[in-house]
Amino acid sequence: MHKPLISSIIVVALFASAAGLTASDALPQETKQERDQRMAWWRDARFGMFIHWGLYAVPAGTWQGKQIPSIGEWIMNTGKIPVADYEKLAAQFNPVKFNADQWVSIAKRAGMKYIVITSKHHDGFAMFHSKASPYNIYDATPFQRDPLAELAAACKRQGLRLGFYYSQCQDWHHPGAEAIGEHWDKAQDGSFDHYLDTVAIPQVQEILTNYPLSVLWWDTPTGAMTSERAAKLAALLKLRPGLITNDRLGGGFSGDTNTPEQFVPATGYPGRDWETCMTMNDTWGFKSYDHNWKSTETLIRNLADIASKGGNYLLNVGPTSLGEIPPASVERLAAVGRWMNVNGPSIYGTSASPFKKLPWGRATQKPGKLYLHVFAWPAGELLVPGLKNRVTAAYLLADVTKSALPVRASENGAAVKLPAQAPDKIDSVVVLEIEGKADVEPEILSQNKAGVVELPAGEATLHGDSLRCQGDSAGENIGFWTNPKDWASWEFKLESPGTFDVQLTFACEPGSAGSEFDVTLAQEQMPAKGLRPRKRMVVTQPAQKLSGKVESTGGWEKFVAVKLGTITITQNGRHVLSVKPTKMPRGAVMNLKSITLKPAGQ
Ligand code: H79
Repeated sequence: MHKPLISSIIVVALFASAAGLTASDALPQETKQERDQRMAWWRDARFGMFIHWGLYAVPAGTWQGKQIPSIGEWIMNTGKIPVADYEKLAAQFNPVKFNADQWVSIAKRAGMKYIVITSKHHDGFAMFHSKASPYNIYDATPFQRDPLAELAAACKRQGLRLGFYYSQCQDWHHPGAEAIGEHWDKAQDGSFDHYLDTVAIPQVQEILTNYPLSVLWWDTPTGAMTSERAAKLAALLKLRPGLITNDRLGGGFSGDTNTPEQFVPATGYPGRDWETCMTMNDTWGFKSYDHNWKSTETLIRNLADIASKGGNYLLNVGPTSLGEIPPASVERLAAVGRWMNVNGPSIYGTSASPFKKLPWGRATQKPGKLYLHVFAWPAGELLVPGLKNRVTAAYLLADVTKSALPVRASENGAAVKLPAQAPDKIDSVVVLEIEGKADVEPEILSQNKAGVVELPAGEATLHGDSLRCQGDSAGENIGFWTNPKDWASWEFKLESPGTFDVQLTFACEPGSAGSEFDVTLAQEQMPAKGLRPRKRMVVTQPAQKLSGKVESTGGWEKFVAVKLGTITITQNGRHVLSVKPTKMPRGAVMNLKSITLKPAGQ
């Protein structure tokens, strides 16, 4: 429902990929084994450096004395700068402090295994020596060097993989290409196919031929990137066997990787390779006055969070027009590197956590090993909820002697005795060596000490294609509820049955109010032990129902708690509560944050 504009392009890319074509459709067919081999280094790497570097580093967020809002590399578009004026930046671009080996060392010392750099961003300026367009750093600037060739050589020397970002669809310089929003200068008008054939295709050919690329990173396809046009670009990928591409080519090509931008998807993308790209402040391209740096704590915890969901972290730096990575970035990357030096084994080559949620942090795993990333160090014991495997050893990853930490089986999983002091304030890693494949009993929602059952959005099972859980764990709610056939349900366990007040916490803007819904409760009949059908048999005995009408709360983010009614549950055991719309007169149901069952009369 409430959808920040920034996500719209990514959403388009995701819908496009639903068409089912993949970039490898244009390549010789590949077996699963071949694909796993091709992806192996990338899956092991888990951490890479994104570099946004181009002419936009010269104005660095300011044009004609005015600070231009939003992301720095968009300044030409946001500031509606005429092509002829922006072009003049090339004469001022002389990054004499650029040192490819230094950049690669900064990445390497941070623990990053690959670099993806902008070879041409939306401003159309090529950062490599291109024969296809003179608008490039070698031909159009006093620098007269090819920094991407230098970077490729440095990566080779230092053992990092290299990828190029290439803006294939938006190009605000070459006539005929796309501009999100609309063209603001007649010089941009022309034929898209002419742009594609004379600029994008030849340049992609150049970069795939002349540079030892491991990754090609497309961006921001618009409707102009039809499947026929995208297929022409996809056909070039065979120039570089083993190449990995992302899901942003357009035209229905899903590529190899999903690319959530500036967020960590709640559950990752099971069955897909994926990579969160993220800025370290609020811009990709350098802005002189953006000092809103993420803390080292945030960066390290993001890395652990992403690895725990099976993804890679592509963390951005925006070098200056002189060719220097801002000191604030260098310092933070060095700090992440110090953590990675100790804790790298808990990140590289790991796969997603077997736990749905952990109250104190995250987990990653390798065959026979669980890495527990403890963000909130508990006093005494660390409870590992639901772990069924036998634990054969437990120790701190920071402890080179691997002194054994005592482990006991607790009522609900394993309990590890911890030293009083956390070895790392940000993320201390406890290693559990286990027998067999990690096996975790899924936790089921249950009553707290006061007998209250809390059913939060993040724990709901969502039925349907439109509704989804949005927001972070602090403010998650079920939104995008625009199809009245969609519904949500929660499974929970009761130990103290009785009469409960049912309370709903929701938000709805005035223009969409008036939907009606039913809340039903049913007891679950557990299948006989040993049988594990996909769906449990649900016996509605006696089914209980409450109905409600969604009133306006004043906005999609103004949450209000209302009591819907009371219900009596006579039996303990497993129950399912469902929320199903019955009427949706004005386009949307509600944003639903949680449902609470409170023992009545308390
Ligand atoms: O290269 C980085 C961004 O420049 C690019 N992708 C990452 C990796 C990107 N392009 N578009 N977007 C990200 C999101 C679109 C944002 C927009 Fe806007 C919202 C375009 C117009 C409105 C941001 C806000 C840019 C101008 C105003």
